[in-house]
Amino acid sequence: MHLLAKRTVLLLNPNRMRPPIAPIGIEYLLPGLEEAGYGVDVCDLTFSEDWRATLHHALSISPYNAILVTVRNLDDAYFASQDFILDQTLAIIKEVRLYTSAPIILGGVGFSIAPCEVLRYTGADYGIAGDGEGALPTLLESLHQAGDALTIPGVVARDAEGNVRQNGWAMVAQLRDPNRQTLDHSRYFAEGGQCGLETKRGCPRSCTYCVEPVTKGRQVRLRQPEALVAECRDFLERGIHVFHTCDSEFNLPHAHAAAVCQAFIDADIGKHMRWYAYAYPMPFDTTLARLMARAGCVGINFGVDHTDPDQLRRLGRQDYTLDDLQTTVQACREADIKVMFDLLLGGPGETRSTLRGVIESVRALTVDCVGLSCGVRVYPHTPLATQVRRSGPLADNPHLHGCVEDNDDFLKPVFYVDAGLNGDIHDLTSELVGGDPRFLHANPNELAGNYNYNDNSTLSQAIRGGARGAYWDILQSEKKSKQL
Ligand code: B12
Repeated sequence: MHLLAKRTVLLLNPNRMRPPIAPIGIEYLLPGLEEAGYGVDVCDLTFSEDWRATLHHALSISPYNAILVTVRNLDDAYFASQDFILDQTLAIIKEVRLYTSAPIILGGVGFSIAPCEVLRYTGADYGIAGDGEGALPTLLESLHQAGDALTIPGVVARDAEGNVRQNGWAMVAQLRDPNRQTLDHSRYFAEGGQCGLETKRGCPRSCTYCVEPVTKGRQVRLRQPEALVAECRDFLERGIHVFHTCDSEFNLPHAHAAAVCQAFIDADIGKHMRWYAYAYPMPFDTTLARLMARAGCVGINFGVDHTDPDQLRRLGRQDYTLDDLQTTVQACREADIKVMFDLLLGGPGETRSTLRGVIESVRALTVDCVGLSCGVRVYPHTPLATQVRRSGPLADNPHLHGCVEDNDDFLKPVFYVDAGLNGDIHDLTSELVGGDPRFLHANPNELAGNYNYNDNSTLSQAIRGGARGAYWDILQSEKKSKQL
């Protein structure tokens, strides 16, 4: 049991991916911590030339009562690279241990994907699964009072026998405004090309492979449009004018999406900013597209996944058809918003014929860009994981690729590629795509200049050269400029 003498904590970001994305989760923790009387320092290792030295320096400043580590990514969820980023976080946690005996508390969306598994793997002391802003001050207080941390919803900790236990997921009823002065957003903007903005949290959908309902809850909680206007205004004053939403899906619920756009238009900020969003293919219409465009939206990434009705049903997404997709694309075209479709290939039931079908049907639509994810990352706590477990040992499952040994908890990257495809999914996909420049795809043999936003030198260079925006849009522009 750790006894904490109140009051200073260190918030640590171990993520060193390139291009760099600001770990905005940290900014949501600050108001609650400060209200509870904690002094908070931030150590962001993203830009550090020598992370060990930076960490050592940070830990020598003050005897912190707790080290709070944000874990945004477990891996890059990309079949072609399978970069298990958690190992770097583990190295950083081990280094922290050399300098302090303060409890190490983990949280973040990556942590929340596999809370017990990550706590065991990293040897950290505590964690909070789900929303951090409410549960974190409560956990710190409990540690201070030597209480039983496991009574707090969302907390992950070891019990008296040393077994890792989790008390569900923490979900706040209402979202409060983050403190957006915490991170070096100017540098993130200069090197990462965009700024994250959360307009809502949670996802009510039931896609079989997805961790959003697990990590963010099924209950959608909305931010006030006026608060978002104030947040964007503040960034605009700082010269940061390109944003990407951090919602699971911007258009769910449709009415809130429209209200946010209307607020941007009424405040007259839409014309000074450019933003991109993730959206569900439906409900979407011309009215929303026009509102989004007037509010500054220039590109939408639709999580389409597939066009074959049976494949969609197997992925838990049977509520739209090819005609609906056509209507959605048309609405964006009319509003002059760029359209990106994200496809998820290789899932249960995929065959050469369904693969050909989806690529041909999407090719026939007037989309600007198509991102191809080959292989479905299997995550714990999802229906897909349950389905895979039922089929016996991972190593004997012909549909699984990646880490199939000693990985029953799916912590390390493991991907589902239906064996019915009867061949290498990357080669098959490359063959079907042919030379169509709208498709972003990566063969493991062609990692340079690919569709992975992790360690992507083409992207980083373009951003250094002044490009700003969603990464698919930047990659597309790069491709076009090379072809000219
Ligand atoms: C928006 C987004 C993007 C945008 C970023 C835009 C931007 N400028 O911010 C783009 C498109 C660039 C992107 C890229 C990638 N992404 Co992304 N992204 C997201 C998304 C939707 C939002 C992240 C976010 O900011 N959330 C909002 C903040 C407020 O939430 P939060 O960070 O979770 O913080 C809260 C809690 O977790 C907690 N918390 C956070 N830190 C801490 C710390 C402590 C101590 C505690 C107690 C609590 C706590 O408190 C906060 C408030 O409640 C998430 C999924 C999601 N819904 O979160 C995926 C997600 C993080 N991305 C993911 C992936 C895989 C990637 C890529 C690697 C994909 C790829 N191969 O290219 C790249 C990586 C890019 C890079 N270089 O970093 C995966 C990670 C899964 C995994 N296996 O690890 C996620 C989870 C999506 C998914 N469902 O699969 N992404």
